[in-house]
Amino acid sequence: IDKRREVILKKSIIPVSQLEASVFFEKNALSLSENLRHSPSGIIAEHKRRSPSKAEINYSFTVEEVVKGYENAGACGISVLTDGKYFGGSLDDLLLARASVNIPLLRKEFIVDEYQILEAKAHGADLILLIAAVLTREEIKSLSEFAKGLGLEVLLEVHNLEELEKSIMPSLDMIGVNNRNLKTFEVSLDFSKKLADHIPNDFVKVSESGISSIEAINELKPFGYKGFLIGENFMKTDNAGEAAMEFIS
Ligand code: IGP
Repeated sequence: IDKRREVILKKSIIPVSQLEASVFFEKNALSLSENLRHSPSGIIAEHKRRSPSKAEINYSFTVEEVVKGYENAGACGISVLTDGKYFGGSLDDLLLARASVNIPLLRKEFIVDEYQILEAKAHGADLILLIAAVLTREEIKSLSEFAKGLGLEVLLEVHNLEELEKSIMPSLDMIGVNNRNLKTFEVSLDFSKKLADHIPNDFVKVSESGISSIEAINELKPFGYKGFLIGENFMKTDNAGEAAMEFIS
């Protein structure tokens, strides 16, 4: 509800025509799903200053420092939190990230409206996240088709079988299983393991959250996971890029 209010407010400040005038509308998006299909490491590294489950994680570095470190480490893509209220992020972070790296960028946000997808494109994102827990099947369909129409890829996030079954449709590129329950903050890799077989093979499988070791990744790979979204484990260190590098080389 907060997000919907925020969107309505912003729509009246920056009109759609102004977003569509961004140079990024003339550029083709990069493909994270292709990178993940071909990468042995599959690391999607996240820029995350704070979170509702952990409060402050790291405010010591600029976005540029963090994302360049991730790119140098060989990450397949980068997730940039743009939610301000819970994660301390912004669309400026996305724009700064875009100016710094040449690998796929995910706008990490609670998307409920097409306007936020236009914002994502206008600030240089290559893909968006849609969270099944907060959207109906009809919303997932219309938002994902809208994103595809702009050339953006779609990562759909689920946490249980019901969310997965309601969401399967051809306009998605990747399906991510969030190992963290967004309501209770309980984290377990078992969520990824249990759902893996139910994800059709047409979608690249991503495991998200709570991944803090290479062993965890090696445990998940036999279940078909090709992408591993990692935030806190890298951001909590004093060199996020170097921390990521240990997971890649
Ligand atoms: C990263 P972690 O535990 O490595 O920091 O998690 C990412 O998966 C997490 O930030 C996330 C998220 C989300 C944040 C997954 N889905 C939805 C906000 C909204």
